[in-house]
Amino acid sequence: MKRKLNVTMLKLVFASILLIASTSMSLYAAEWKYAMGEGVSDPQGIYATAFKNFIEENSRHKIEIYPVGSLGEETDMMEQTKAGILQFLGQSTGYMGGTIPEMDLFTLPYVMPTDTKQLDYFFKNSKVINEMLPPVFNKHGLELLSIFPEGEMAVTTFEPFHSPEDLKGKKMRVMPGSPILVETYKAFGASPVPMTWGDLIGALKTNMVDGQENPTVWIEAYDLDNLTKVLTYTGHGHFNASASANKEFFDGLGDRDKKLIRQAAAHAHQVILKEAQKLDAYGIGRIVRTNPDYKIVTLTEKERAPFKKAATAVQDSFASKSASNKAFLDQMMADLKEAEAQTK
Ligand code: 6CS
Repeated sequence: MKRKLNVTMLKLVFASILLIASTSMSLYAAEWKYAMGEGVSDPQGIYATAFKNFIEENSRHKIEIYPVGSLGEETDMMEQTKAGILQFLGQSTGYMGGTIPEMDLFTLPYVMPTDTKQLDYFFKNSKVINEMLPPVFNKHGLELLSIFPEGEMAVTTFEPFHSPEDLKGKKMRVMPGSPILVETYKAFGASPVPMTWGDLIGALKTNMVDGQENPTVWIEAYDLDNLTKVLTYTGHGHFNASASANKEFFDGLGDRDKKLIRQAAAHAHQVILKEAQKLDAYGIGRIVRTNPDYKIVTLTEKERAPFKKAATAVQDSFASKSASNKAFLDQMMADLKEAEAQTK
């Protein structure tokens, strides 16, 4: 009788431990750090806020968002994330090609479309993003969550330009983490100057650089139109951003939290893609309204031809750097062709 009582007691104690363990995991509350290369009201902030809200509405976890500048420059953030100081990273693709060479795919000239419907389809269905990039991010200690568009690249300068000859000797600022951006502006006839965002405003004010490129929503938000004289649409590029997690942190989570993070990323991806349909129109619309004398130039197809010709050498250079780069570029072209066909 006594022995039976002990076995029953043991079963009760074991069941209670299991119950507490399972309950405590759902009650487990962590504070995760999410740093990004933009402010809360910018596209990366829209994504991060949607991600944060989903996590906090569906768990007891908290997300602390660190906008650009609060933990240093955008260039520091990837190392902080890989070191596990940050759990999540929002980073512009133009800062990543130097560390993850395949990411320079997104800065190649005259590859990304400017049509928002094609971009929407591409960023939802691309094999490059959904199948090929995740294992590459893993090799770099990161878990890829999302890549999304922020708007067509527009070039702002002090003087108009209509050809590579007009850009000869012009010091053009490019984001600091992309060998392809340097090659692109060299091919366009200019003298590229890799520079972090934090140094750009001062460099424009002191004529250390003669121009820069960014999407119009960013140009307007940070007053770059009042620091230059002309905005030129060349059609050569698109600004994109990524969201990722520290791989060791992600791998160490239980299935419930891994699923939660994937769902939060999918939700935030939908939110920013919907917003991205409007960003270009919003950006240029505000520039025209608030700065009516600012000169806006759209290069003609004829004027774009020499830039496009120069761009093919940059695309070939990217593909020649490694078999992986070539495979990525081939798949990117196939994905973009599919996006064009599906959105006719
Ligand atoms: O030009 C840059 O460096 C900045 N531009 C944008 C659109 N986002 C953040 C990035 O640091």
